[in-house]
Amino acid sequence: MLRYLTAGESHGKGLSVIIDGLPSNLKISENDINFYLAERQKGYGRGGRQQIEKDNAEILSGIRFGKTTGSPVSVFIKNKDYENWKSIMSIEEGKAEEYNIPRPGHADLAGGIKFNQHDFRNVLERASARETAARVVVGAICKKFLSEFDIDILGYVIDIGGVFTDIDKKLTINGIKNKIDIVTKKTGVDLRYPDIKKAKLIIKKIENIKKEGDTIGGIIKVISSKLPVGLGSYIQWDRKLDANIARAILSIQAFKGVEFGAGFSYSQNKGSKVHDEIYYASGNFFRKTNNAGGIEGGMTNGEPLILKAVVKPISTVLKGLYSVNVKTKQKVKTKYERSDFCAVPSASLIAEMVVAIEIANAILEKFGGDDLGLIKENYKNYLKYVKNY
Ligand code: EPS
Repeated sequence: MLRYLTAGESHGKGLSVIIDGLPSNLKISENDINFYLAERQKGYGRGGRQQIEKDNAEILSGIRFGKTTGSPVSVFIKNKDYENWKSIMSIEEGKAEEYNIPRPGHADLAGGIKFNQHDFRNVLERASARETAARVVVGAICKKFLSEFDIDILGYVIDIGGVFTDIDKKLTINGIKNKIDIVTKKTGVDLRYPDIKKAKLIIKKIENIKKEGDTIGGIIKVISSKLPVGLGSYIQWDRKLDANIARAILSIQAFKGVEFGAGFSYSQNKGSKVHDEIYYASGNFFRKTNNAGGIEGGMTNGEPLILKAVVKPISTVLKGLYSVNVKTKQKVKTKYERSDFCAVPSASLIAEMVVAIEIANAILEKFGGDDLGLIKENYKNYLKYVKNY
């Protein structure tokens, strides 16, 4: 079983992550990880912080001569901004101006009450989405692992502030990647959005939101290439792959909902119209539709995984929202903390990462083995078995 823990604060010394359960003999370099760390930082709509940071993975353990050894992999990412926060984030005894006004929508108030903290810095530093950099490390390694099985996963944006596209509907994962690249080249910014006709509208929306001192959310989509049938299980609730993926998605800061395949639109149709009918040709079962989003009974059904998830507007709102100073109990407006205006493009990458982690875990669970070579052998035999089923 693959498991990981992250640690670190947004303006502390840095973020660290320990990943346990990776097989041996998987080729990993710091560059494999840094590629995705850079992708995460690029998303259009972010605030000033990303100009300060240049996230870089320092592998501390578990990899020797470029390959995993089977030991836990630990990685550190330094926060460059720590230099500016040393006294505020001091580990030794110290003093700093307190943050007493909780932001609506943020973890501040519930976290403060829970841990008996009236200075919300002790909550917000850890609740911050900066933590997602550590998850990208795990996701990047899992994507490398999945590439050994020719499995690809892509997270991208389909809606920011109501500018929705379904241009991706009939495209393959590579087709969507090409469309996203066109948008990036033509607009000069990273939206991770595939519709060039609507991209300019989104850029305008984000620019206006910045001027207004407000924030904006959106919807992201994660798709995979075809997955082998039978990952996950219907046997117990905690083995259901869709449930595990949904939990992983909702664990990302600011995510509020997730749906697989036809999702909430299932309510609008009869069963005879929505279930993906089963066909068989040249040794393969297949479907002509994928309303199930590639999952039936908590298991992959051999089709690509498709999910959508909604990201709320960031809760640090420049123009301020009404709140209460927890020291004085006076009604006040929130104070501005430097933040992002729109994190949806970056969030789509994080979603890609956490889905990669869950699918890698499901592969490890099904094909066992401590060594990558043995797992691949098991996988190959299984595919042969499925063909002859
Ligand atoms: C965040 C606030 C901003 C974001 C941060 C998440 O940071 P700062 O307060 O330093 O401007 O930039 O995200 C990151 C630092 C990151 O690397 O993603 C928050 O409050 O959640």
